[in-house]
Amino acid sequence: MNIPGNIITLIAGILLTLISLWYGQNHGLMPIEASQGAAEVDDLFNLMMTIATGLFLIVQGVLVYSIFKFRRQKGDKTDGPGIEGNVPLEIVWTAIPTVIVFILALYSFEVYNNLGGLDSETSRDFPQEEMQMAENQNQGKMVAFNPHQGHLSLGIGNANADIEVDVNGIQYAWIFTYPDSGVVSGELHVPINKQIKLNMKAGDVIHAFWVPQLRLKQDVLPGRESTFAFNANRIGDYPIICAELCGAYHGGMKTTLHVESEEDYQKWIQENTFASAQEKADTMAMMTQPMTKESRLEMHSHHLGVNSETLAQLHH
Ligand SMILES: [Cu+2]
Repeated sequence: MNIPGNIITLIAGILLTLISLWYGQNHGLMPIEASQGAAEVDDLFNLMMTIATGLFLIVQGVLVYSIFKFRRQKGDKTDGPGIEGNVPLEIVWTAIPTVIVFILALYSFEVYNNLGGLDSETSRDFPQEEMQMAENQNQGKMVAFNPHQGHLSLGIGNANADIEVDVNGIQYAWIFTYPDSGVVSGELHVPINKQIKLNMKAGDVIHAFWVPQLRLKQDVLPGRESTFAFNANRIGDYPIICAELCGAYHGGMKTTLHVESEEDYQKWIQENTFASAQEKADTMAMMTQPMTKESRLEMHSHHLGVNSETLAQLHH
């Protein structure tokens, strides 16, 4: 049977397209989507996965095919043909990736914009005196702290939040303060289908607030506020991870985002409002006290599964 080469190429092309399209939707690499906006990020990722699968199959397919097809025959001692290049081919394989990269760049810019990445809105009005003080102190110098400059915000619906939570990132914990009720917590609780906005600051070094299931990640910086807005649409517990190497115990800087029903959220707020006054005082004392290496380690020892005696032995 003799099938013409271009028919085989056509069939291979159709098969390759179908496999790429199928795998682009069924790779199963992403965690569940728990926010509005997560689907948009996944659409972009799926498109990239589709293109990557196609390219992988073309490159590897040609490679494997060539290994068998052009294998040296027994007893063949001749040289291969002297090929010097192929200008049309080189133009084509430069042009196609260029177009792909441009499409992906525009598309990802669009997604980033939709997620609020370009919102220039400053989240909070700093008191006039504070602004003036910063200005006076920094006259003629590089301004290190200016809340109205270079504000970082990410998340849909930054401007109209139902609930705002202050976030403080410190080595190696996240502290959440609910300004309305005064609750201070090491875990983040939010009600489902509500516009949440986090006003984030770091107490020491740069951290990054990342919740994979929300498909959002934002830097948390000392001396500059950044925001993180989301609307969680799926009840569940999701990991909050520090995504910026911030020190020796960076890997332990994790906590949990609890997305709850409105009732459960209100119940949690009520339970914690009572206890929070004392806790807040303790936390503030802990944070303002200069920490020794030992006390800092001890604070996290229960996460690491070691007690203070073990730590003392390890640390001279
Ligand atoms: Cu960190």
